[in-house]
Amino acid sequence: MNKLAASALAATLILASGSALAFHCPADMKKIDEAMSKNPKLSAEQMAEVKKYRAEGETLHKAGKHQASVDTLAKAMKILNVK
Ligand SMILES: [Cu+2]
Repeated sequence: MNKLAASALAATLILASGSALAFHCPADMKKIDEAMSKNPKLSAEQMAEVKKYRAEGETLHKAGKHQASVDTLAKAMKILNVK
């Protein structure tokens, strides 16, 4: 493989992993929304936390900070006990 092909491949891999992550956030947000629509048995405090993380996750996602978004949404999902 020549140098150009190698770097093109590397760029494709980076792009692919980035977009896989970019796709991760909306999927997590959807899971959170679905869990919330089912009236989960949470305290008012937990509800507020889930909503906060959900909003933060969306903001981070829109800012292109997908890893931070996934991490933040994971906290909401943990409270909701969804995976
Ligand atoms: Cu994202």
